[in-house]
Amino acid sequence: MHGPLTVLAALLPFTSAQLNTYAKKAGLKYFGAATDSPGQRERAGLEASYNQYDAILRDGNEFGSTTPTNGQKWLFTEPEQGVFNFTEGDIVTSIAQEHGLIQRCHALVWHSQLAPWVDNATADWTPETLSAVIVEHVANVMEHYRGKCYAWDVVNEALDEDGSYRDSVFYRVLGEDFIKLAFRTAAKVEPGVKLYYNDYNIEKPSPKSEGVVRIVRMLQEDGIKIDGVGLQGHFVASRPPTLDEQIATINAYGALGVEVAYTELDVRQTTPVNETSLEWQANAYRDAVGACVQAEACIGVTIWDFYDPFSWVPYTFPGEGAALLWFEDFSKHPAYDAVIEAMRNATVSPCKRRQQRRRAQMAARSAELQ
Ligand code: 9MR
Repeated sequence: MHGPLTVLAALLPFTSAQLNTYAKKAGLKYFGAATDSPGQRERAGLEASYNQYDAILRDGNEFGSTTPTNGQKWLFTEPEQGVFNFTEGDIVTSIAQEHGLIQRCHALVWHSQLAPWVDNATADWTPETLSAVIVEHVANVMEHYRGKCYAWDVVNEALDEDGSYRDSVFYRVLGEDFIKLAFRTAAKVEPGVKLYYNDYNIEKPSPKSEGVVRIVRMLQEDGIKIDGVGLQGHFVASRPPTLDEQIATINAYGALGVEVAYTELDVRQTTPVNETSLEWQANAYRDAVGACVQAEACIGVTIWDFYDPFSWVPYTFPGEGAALLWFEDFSKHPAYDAVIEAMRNATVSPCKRRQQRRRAQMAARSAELQ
């Protein structure tokens, strides 16, 4: 029997609903949002910050995790060989630490936003010299953030659309050994952190998703630790992958014994938006988050910032944008409610329910002890 209040609650839009709270109820570890340091935003010609933005990011009911959008990348952390700078990355890490947010750390070895001294036509790398450079970078950056990351994106975007390896200085000099070296080094530096391979367009079955399976198997066959696959989830509102495609792909990665997370979810649309494109967007968000809640291996969802003016999309795809969950005036997209709905309605698997119960019991026990 449903009482009148239950019926009313079911009819009301989830205006006060909060993403991380519902994510945990649905058995996930977190619902997170990436964020940039104010200096980075200013450099991009944006306002550095807004009180309202800062309050939402720090509201643990809304977000339980964050990722620095830029500050931990090679360009910033080792701009010159052997010269390390953690200023930008540390800004986001301190927010995470102060507000008890999980931090997904991003990204150690990536062909883009790479320091020019590495990707330099005149640098005459040999397998030996470039290997030393990778080891030095991974070791120093991970050492600096030791104990502060739940996971590291160790290698980012190594694949082309056809599933073969992307051309990069790392691949040219070392072949697929650069992936092995990065993971092997990461595992040595901090054995307790989750090590991820992260990429885009790997959320539905395709030659590229098969490439991911190949990478995971390659590492496993060599006895090298890999813990997770990050699905970036940069989608287009008019043609996102379906719920079933996403569940099938997550299950395929999960079958290899690794966990999965959506690491950079956003759903772009043509701007200005209209009712139809907002509805498509809501459906795309519902399906992505729904797939994560329903497929056993998926442990969490991170959106790539949460406030439209701070999104990367309009810079890269002129005429497209409004990809996140908060509009410029801080009102929420219809997709916000769709995400909550996906988490509320999910039929949570028995395994996730067990995890949930265990977490609740531990929380109750630690509350008793306090
Ligand atoms: O959001 C990031 C943006 O500020 C940078 O200019 C851009 C440079 O490539 O990188 C963006 O983040 C990327 C992420 O690190 C990896 N996956 C794709 C993301 C969007 O480009």
